Amino acid sequence: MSKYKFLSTPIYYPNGKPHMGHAFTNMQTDIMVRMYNLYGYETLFSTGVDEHGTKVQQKAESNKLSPQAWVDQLVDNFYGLNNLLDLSEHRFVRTSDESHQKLVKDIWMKISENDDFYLKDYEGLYCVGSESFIKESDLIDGNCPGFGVPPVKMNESNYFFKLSKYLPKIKEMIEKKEINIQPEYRAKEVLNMIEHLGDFSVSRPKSSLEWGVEVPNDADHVMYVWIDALSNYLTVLGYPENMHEFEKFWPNVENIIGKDILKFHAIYFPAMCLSLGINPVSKIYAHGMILVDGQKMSKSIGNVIDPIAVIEKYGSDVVRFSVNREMPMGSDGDFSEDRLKEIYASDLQSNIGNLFSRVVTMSHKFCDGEIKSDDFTEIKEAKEKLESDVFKHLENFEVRKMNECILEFSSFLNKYVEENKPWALNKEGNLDRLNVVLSNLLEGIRFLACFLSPILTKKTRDMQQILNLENFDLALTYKVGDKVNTISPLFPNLTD
Ligand code: ME8
Repeated sequence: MSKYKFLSTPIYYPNGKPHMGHAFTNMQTDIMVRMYNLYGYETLFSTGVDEHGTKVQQKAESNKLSPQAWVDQLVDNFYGLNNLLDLSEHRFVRTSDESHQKLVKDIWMKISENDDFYLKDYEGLYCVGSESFIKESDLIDGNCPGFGVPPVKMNESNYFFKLSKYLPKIKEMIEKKEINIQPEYRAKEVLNMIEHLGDFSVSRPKSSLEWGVEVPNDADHVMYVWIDALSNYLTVLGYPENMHEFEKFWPNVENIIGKDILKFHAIYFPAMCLSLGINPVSKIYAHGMILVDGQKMSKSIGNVIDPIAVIEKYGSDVVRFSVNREMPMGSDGDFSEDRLKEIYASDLQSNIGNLFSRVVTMSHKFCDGEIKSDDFTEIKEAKEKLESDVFKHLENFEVRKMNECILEFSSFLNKYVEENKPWALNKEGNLDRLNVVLSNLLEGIRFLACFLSPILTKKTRDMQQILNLENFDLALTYKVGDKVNTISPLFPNLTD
């Protein structure tokens, strides 16, 4: 049976440069995608940018550019980041693309034919920062709670989506875990939110916003950004025009998002899906926020971390490894360069790097770099445990725990070296035992490299060359007569 997974990140507002938060979601999703590939899944990975809306229109005007020309410039920052992060093959959605716009219009028409839109005069407070309407009771000192700026009063006619009609069904689906929200405590938060929600605005008159997808059956309006943006998870599959990929991947779709946009993904989008007559996304993972010294990153505090600068300094592997090693599943966590350096020294240099150096060097010294035994019984149990534990954590979005299991396996192999002392076996002339021990160790580091390959995408290419492997394959083992190449230090000291 073929196994499929479709993992998506949010599509980001392209205003300004991407920050460490955007990089975090993308790295984490990429690690999971690559891990599913390791387990033999066919995957589809999507990310992109959410280009319409008031903020872009305003910024473009102040830069004396058309909105399209403005976003055409900005999108390069995101391409550049993804490239530096060494993301695996992915689809990049731009909501200004013709192909996306056409399909969003089809989606709009389907919802409209289901009689789920109505036009209403609306007066409300609108926050341009979060591109959403805010209730007066949610304001903090008159400011939008997410963006800390005062919203503007709007009085205009909007199309509304009949969310209320779908709320009982969504509640039931979340309770039955047909919409599985992780971590579980976030599902409770969503159930609470449902109690306070009603129909939501899905369009803006062109007189207030021009930069959006035109409503297909009313040329005086453009779609309000969330309908346009949330639909990207469908349009990237060609829905509703081409159903082939949709049928394959939609039953296996997982949205990876930050907790800041959970309401839209766990309530609004499921309601849109129900209106379209399709199943809502079955798994949603809302991760926590990257903080700096316990504080939210913000331009006004001046503590925004530029992922590009950090990657240029330490390389993508170190950033991918350390950020995902550190961030707790679902809750907020700090990023600091000091912590990154500690993780580099203890996990990468000491635990993993030393292991590879010792094993490969000893195998050359004592066994001509050759596998001399295919009896891998002594590491069999640890290998099986690693394979099943990592998969369990992968299915629960526990990227940090996956990382811990991998490090535990590396520690286990280090202990195996210490306990079996190949150098002493060599001195004693106990060559049969030496061959078994070193073969187990070489097979152990081969298996370890397989599990590191989704995280350390570049360093494991060096490991692949050293270990003389065609690819990283969990189902294979070394054979008697296979040979490894020589090694130079994998993780040299960092220079400041
Ligand atoms: O909300 N820590 O775009 P956005 C971790 N366009 N992740 C963070 C983060 C932080 N400090 N800050 C941001 C939008 N993120 C909409 C989404 S989807 C259909 C439309 C990440 O540019 C995290 O994934 O504000 C969060 O959910 C997302 O960026 C918000 O990106």
